[in-house]
Amino acid sequence: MKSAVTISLVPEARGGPFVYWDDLAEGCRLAAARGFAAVEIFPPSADAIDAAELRTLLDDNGLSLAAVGTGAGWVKHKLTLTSPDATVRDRAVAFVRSIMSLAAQFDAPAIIGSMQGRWGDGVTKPEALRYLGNALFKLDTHASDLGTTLLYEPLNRYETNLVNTLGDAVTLLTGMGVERVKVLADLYHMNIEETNVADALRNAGAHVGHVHFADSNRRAAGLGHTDFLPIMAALVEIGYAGYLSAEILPLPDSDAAARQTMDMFRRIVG
Ligand code: LER
Ligand code: MN
Repeated sequence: MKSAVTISLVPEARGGPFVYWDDLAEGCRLAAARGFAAVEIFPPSADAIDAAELRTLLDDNGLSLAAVGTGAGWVKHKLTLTSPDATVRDRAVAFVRSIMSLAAQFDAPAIIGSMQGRWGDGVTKPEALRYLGNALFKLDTHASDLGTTLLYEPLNRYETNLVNTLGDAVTLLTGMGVERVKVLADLYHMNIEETNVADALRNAGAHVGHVHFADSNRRAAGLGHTDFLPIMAALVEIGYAGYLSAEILPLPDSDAAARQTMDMFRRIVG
């Protein structure tokens, strides 16, 4: 398993669970200085990132790109894949596609989290799930064209009413027959929604494509009450070799959160 840390470049996401903020170059420098193998970036849009500059920053700091989030599609542009408005849904798919194309240049997947939206306000649950399915189907084709994967993230009940558990996400994806969409296991959301986090990971098995490494309170691992040992045992058991990416609140500050994450990572992964 490999370590990663988040960098947000989206002012509208302020207060959110990201370790480094606003400055990509400084975020990369600090991530490398603290020993992370990779960064996970949350850009305002794909064209806000200069791919050549990102390549230089990653190379100069010996970092990989773990993943690129699409959350700005919702928090900044108010796009969701399940909007009642077909134009908004189409723009949401185009937004995710553009992030996938950017990320694929760095062999990284894009993440669909908050862009999945929710049902209600003019959309029934079956309609929303149909819209989501249609979008994932189109995006699966785009992933195949790019030779990449896409990450779909179940969120806790306060952030979506569509899919809250790993098991429901796997049921959705396998029912649709998509081949390039994997599940993102965010340990913070799972702490709220799963009956047993380790069992949920074990049951999701090879569908797990990425892990957001957070404690129960969304602070750095070790600063909440999550027991990471059974979780790590489950990840080892399913042969997970991807990232443990710190999508956490920068508390008490970014540097302390980053250091705590790496301490815990080294303790439990080696
Ligand atoms: C995105 O990865 C996520 O976990 C959501 O809670 C957005 O903050
Ligand atoms: Mn997450």
